[in-house]
Amino acid sequence: MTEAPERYVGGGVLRKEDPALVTGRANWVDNIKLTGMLHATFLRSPYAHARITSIDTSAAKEQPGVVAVFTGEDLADEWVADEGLSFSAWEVTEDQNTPDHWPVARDEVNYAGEPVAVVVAADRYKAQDALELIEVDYDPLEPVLDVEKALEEGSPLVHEHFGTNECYTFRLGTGDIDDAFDKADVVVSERYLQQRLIPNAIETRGVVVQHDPGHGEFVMYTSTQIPHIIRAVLSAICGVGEHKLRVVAPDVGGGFGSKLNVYAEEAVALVLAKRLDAPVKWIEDRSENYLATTHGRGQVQYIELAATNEGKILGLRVKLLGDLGAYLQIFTSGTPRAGYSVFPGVYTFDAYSCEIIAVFTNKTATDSYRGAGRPEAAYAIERIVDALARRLDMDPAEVRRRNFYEPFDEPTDTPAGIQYDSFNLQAALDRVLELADYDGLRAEQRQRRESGDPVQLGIGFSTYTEICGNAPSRVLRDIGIKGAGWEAATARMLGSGKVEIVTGTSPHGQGHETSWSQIAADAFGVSPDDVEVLHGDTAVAPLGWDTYGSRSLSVGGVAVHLACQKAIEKAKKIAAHMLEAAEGDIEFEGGRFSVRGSPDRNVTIQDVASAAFHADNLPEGMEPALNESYVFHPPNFTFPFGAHICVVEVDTETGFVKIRDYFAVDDCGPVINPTIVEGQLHGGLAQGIAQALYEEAVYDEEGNLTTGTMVDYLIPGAPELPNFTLDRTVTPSPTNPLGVKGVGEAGTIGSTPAVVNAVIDALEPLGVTHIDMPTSPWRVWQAIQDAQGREAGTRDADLSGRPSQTTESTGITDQDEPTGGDRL
Ligand code: MCN
Repeated sequence: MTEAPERYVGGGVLRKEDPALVTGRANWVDNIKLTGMLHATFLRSPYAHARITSIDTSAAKEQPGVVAVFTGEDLADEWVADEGLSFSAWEVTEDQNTPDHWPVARDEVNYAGEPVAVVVAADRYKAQDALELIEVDYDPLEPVLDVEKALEEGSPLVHEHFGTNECYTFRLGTGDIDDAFDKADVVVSERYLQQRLIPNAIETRGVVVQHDPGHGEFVMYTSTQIPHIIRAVLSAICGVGEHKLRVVAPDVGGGFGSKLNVYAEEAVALVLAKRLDAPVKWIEDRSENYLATTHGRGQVQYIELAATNEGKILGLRVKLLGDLGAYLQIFTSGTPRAGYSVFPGVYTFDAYSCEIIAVFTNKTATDSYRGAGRPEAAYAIERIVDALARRLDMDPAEVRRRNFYEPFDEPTDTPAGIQYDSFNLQAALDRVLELADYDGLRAEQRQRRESGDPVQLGIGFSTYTEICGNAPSRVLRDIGIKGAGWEAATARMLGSGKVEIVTGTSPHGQGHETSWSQIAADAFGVSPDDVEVLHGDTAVAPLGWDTYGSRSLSVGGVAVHLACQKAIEKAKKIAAHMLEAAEGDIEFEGGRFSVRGSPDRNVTIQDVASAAFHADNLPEGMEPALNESYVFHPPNFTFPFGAHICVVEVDTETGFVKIRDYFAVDDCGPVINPTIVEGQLHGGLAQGIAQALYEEAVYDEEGNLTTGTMVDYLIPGAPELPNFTLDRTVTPSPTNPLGVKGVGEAGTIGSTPAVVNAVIDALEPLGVTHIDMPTSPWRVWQAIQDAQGREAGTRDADLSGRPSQTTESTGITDQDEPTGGDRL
């Protein structure tokens, strides 16, 4: 047995997962090769919107090596829901429009990339070649591409029979919003665009399904975040008993929300394996990943803030148009809705109203993408709070501070009608100001402005919160989510003293094997090397709700902790029996039970486990084995928070933006593994920065994705990113016994507004108050030209003086009017 130090939780234990990953020994879906395995490829629509008038598969079927070719009609009988099929798990309103979503299109295609036929062949190349021999006649229809135009009278319709492109309109609010705006000294109105983003996990999607006809069972290996949810959904859709479907997520090369879904290709692979009675494999290529894996973001946000001259926020109005794409994937409809609760951010005020209109377009479905609704909300509130500061000529840190909640550690009501768990924004802001040497930065900025330096310094803030944990289930039900918020764990010490932890979470890069081992190691007083974490297989971990929403630690990790405590409680009883002492006199420390006051009378946890396993000396009536399970169901979500400062240098002659420094102070409660938390923040910050500066899914006017390769879609690499300076404050959550909050999405949520605020801050003397994301050199340069043109008649726009601002808005139109749309 490896010698155990006192505690592992809180220590930077190296990730157990990494040796296999960095030495090419991971077990990806594409590594799976089964005897007699067939390969599927999908023919995808080249049109964004068209009727299918005929499909001729005869030539493809005759190709050597081709086993079968199926159209949507050929497979129609396979789906249990003969009146319509949908993968959606969030009914935001009772009258929400939910379109049929056949895994292979039947009579109409609604986005470029939608599957129209599937070829199954002896190998992938033969299947791919045969795709070209399928003849499809399309009758093209006008595509719906813009959410605002989609709502206009006379717009073409994505789903004709709904008579509208609206999926739903959701309205909610608290307080007297009109009164707040009437009383306000200032009203700031903005319009922000959340461009569509394309998730790029290192491993694309892929699935292998094996059929065991003798037992009527199926094993599905799939690159997913959600094996349990897939089992539940696909068993219902494909008519396979849930108990006859085993879903395995082997090593999964990232997901970032895009593998929090049940996809058509998975459903098709399952029914093909059944029909053809052979293992079937499908591996997504990178082009398919761009077209057929869900996208993220895609919103038009109108936002208005009412405030006093002292910078106190009185009310917030939000109107949001969400671009859903053509179909409802699992959280497509819910993603815009998910932002509702955190638009008010870390600021306390009384009146809030929010209207969300979810709109169908002829594009790939949007869905969860790292943050899912919360980065969009954080961006909007953090941008407009900066706009308010400019309007009042106040320091952006000061405006924030005036609106923070007083620190609290018990559930506290918010304008969105939910309860935050615990906050201390003041401490996080103080720390980040100190880390960044804020006064020094402002001095440097003044100096650059006064000297007319063409490279200006920008300092951008973001003080954010977000929702993690997705619980309790009652709340999920009340807001229309078909799901639950608990998580299960089993802790068992084998007869040899080694520990097995079974978890319902399904990690795909987050390091649960390491973190859960640390929790178990501390509980049992063993080394993490003596702990094995079993996950991602519904046969091994039959109960679970998987990994997303930065829920795993605060729900699943806590379940592990509680299962371990339960095992220790039982072990204590056995130890008392073995030591012939009263249970109340037994102490447990460092893996050893001893009798209080007589430390020499002791047994190790391994001795106890052996006794429990052999069951030859147990208290009367006790169940053998140390094998305890716990299902943890938290009473509330957790709300991590933080304060970020981004420092940029903007070349006013070229529009080039360089992030010089990035300071982030995040609070996710006590930390299990600081190295993992840092890694999560680094990745998250990179993704948030990517949205601010680089990435954007662009469609042409016919609905073709023109950024369909890694050459066209700009993903930043290490050279584009700064060194991050990170620190933490620790404010425990009262929702769970470890006090932990999530961290997996925090970096993404906090960073995007900090970066854009920094760019705008740099250009403020030039009169630039808004640039759409990504703030590419071209957009920055153009904004400077526009602002200078605008200012030319009214004042000298130079780098040395503050603009004589009388208005604050998007920087393009008049003050209180948002660009491109009406007041709310
Ligand atoms: N952690 C910790 N102490 C805390 C909080 C977290 O030590 N106070 C550790 C946890 O133990 C865990 C990790 O940080 O090892 C992340 O935990 P958590 O915040 O609970 O998030 P989840 O494990 O639920 O991960 C989901 C989250 C999401 S929603 C996205 S999107 C995302 C992310 O994780 N996708 C990722 N991080 C990713 N990282 C990788 N490599 N790949 C992805 O696809």
